[in-house]
Amino acid sequence: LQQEPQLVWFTGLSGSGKSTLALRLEHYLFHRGHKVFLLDGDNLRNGLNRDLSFSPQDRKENIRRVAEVAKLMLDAGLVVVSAFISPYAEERELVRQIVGENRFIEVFVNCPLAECEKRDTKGLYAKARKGLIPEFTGISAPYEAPLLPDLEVRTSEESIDESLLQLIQFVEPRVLA
Ligand code: GGZ
Repeated sequence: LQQEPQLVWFTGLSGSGKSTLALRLEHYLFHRGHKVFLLDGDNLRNGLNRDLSFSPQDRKENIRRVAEVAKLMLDAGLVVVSAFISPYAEERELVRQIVGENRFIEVFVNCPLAECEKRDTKGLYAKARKGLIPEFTGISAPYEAPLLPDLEVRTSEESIDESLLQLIQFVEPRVLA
């Protein structure tokens, strides 16, 4: 395997477990001595991307900017872990193009909508069902599942530790020590 700094790109529904796994992976890599940075909605949508809504166009712009930021970080030698819904296959392909094929790992956090809705950790699905959040992914906006992700974890069937182990085994051999 050719080793490069990698962008580990988590995609999946709200509540699927992206942020949890991304954080766990970040901590693991950090303790293994990697220079690693986590990009997610909290540090992007509240700052650089605060002007963007959840319309299809703005979601694509959100993801494009994230990819450009990730590219800079990869160029600086960091491992980047990201957690965005990124619901459109086309925008995920754009990320791959921006950062480069050999530095992009697409991870599909696969969890059925019914399970995400049952978890509803932030109460957003209930609000979306009531029509209080427009264009909510899975309810009133699409999610295009990856057809050929580099890795798929099934968080409704596996424990967090099981998913994390799969991630570590796939990612760690591919990143520069
Ligand atoms: C989806 C929304 C929406 C709508 C607010 N649709 O579970 P969360 O709360 O913490 O994660 C979701 C987050 C999604 O932001 P992303 O930047 O990852 O989305 S995208 O990649 O599609 O641009 C959710 C919250 O923002 N949220 N409104 N309408 N999620």
